Amino acid sequence: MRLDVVSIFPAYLAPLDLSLIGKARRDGLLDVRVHDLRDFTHDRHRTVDDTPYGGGAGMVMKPEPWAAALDSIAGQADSRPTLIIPGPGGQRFDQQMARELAGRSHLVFACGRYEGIDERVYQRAARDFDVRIVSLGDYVLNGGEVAALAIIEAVARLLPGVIGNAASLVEESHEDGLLEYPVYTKPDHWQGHSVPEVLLSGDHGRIAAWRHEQRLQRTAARRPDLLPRPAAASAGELNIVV
Ligand code: 6GU
Repeated sequence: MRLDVVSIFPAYLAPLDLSLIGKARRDGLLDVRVHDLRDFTHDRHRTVDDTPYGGGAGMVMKPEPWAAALDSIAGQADSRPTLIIPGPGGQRFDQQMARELAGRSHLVFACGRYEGIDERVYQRAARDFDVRIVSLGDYVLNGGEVAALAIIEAVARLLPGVIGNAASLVEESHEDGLLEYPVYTKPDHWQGHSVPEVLLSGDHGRIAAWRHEQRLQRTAARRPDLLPRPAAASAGELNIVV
């Protein structure tokens, strides 16, 4: 998979050299290129922002450097790449989107800063890219870089060969709609806390049943929104007395 990331802070993307992503790059599974948006400016101050038309707080990213950067990347692309523009106003990123993006051969990340990128860049980019505006959640970051790192990590680990033990991808939170069961390792007694007896029993049937029950309980406690809606709640909305 080819990944291009455009940012005014290329150093923010340094973690892409580390750990599994770094190894995947060295193994040739990922071709990652980080670009400095300022390299696509032509003025002495390498200006990337200006004041917003219509007034208001903050600065807006100018369209010209973005067009030059995206043209340069599109010119090198074998097929139509997916352009991901991280931003709090985007579609919510989740495991399903990660799987979908993992099926693409070329992802490009346009990391905006300030109050955002001139809207015409989005219109113009649709000519050469499948454009997706993607948000990590309902809170505000200072720019798209941290979001790009999160999306890249979630996507790259789904690619064949990036994670050594492919089985560890299967029993994961969000792969089947439930959170993960709790895990323990040695020692079996530690600071007054014990490993649940069932895990020491060697009874694989009981262990599987216990783990499934733990997943249900955890999901109900921490993320009830992930569970199918109980019949009584739906009936209540229909004014059915149960
Ligand atoms: Cl993707 N970008 C920014 N700037 N803020 C965010 C976000 C993305 N997701 C949540 N907040």
